[in-house]
Amino acid sequence: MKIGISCHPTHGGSGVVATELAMALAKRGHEIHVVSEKRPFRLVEMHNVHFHQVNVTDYPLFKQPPSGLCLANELAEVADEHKLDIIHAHYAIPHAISAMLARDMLCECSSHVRIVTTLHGTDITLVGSDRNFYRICRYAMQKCHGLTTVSKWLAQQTMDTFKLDKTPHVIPNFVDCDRFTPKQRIAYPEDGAFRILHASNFRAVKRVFDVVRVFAEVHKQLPNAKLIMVGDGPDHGRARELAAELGVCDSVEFAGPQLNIEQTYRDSHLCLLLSDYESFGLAALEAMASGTPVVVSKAGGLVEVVDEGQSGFLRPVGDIAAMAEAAVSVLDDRATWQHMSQAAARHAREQFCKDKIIPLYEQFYERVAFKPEQ
Ligand code: GMT
Repeated sequence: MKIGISCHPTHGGSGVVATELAMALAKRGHEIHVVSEKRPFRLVEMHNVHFHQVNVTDYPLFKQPPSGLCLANELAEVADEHKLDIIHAHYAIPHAISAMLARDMLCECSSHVRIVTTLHGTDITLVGSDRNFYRICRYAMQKCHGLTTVSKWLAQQTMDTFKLDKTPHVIPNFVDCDRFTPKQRIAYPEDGAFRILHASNFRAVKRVFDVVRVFAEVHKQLPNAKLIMVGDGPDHGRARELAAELGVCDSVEFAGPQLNIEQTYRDSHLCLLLSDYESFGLAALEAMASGTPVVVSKAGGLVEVVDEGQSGFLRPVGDIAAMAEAAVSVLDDRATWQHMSQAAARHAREQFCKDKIIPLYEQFYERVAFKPEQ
């Protein structure tokens, strides 16, 4: 098929999922056109993948450049020129809305184009429940030809918030198990020099202060342990201050965004994702695939990703003591850690490997492609 993919180019999970999907579909023989404001950072040059940059014109008259309109314009041009079958928008706002506008502008010969929207979370949990976006978000979800979410939890949240006519189809996120693999990962450290990882965009929802607090508790029992904070964002500065206040700043490294995140996961013994909620929690999945056990919040879609007591531990949001205890219990015993490391990699491969999930998208596209207009 000929598929256009529209996504955010940033380090966030939705852009990563869209990019990984684009590359996996291309390897399976589809012609892929990625349309975004910048080249998504994980998108490598490869056969069957074409990147189209959206140029956003910034006239002095505009207070904010109308990026959604420029995206619609570019999507229409790409769809007509390359005879796309599907436009797959990652996020209802603005991508699905821009895709709909694009579709209305297409030539007669492109009238078969169908729009698939994948919800990643923030569109529902924040944007959609803001009255300023509510109607347009609901419109995008009702009117597109196919709607998916990345977890059952998000599908339920969507229905609770928007009361759609039809429940979204759930296609979980996936991981490339050839790249995110325990092969050549670091071993259990006999000297207790554990490397604990947190990777995120340091938004409030990620509760990075809890990450620092949990680490400070762990450090009392495992004084050679180190915390590596990967990424950047609004709570970075305060997290640094907190590490100093808690007396662990020498054991916390703020590593900034990492391009080779695969290796970073393999170089860690434990990954912490202690968010208020995650619609899925891709960082936890990528860690697990790399043989790194996880301690995560018992919230949102994380419950569908982590199997309690096997590949990691789920603990109530904000329960620092319980999270620290779980972290120490994984790290403090070599046999437990090894067992969990292997179980994490196996669980990720068996449940979420891209070879299992990509065909679900292909089947969904097929269904949508032959769906008559409503
Ligand atoms: O978590 C973020 O801040 C980034 C966000 C995004 O929109 O890129 O991630 C969301 O989508 C990811 C991919 O589907 C999910 O793995 C994340 O759980 C989800 N984030 C939240 O729900 C907070």
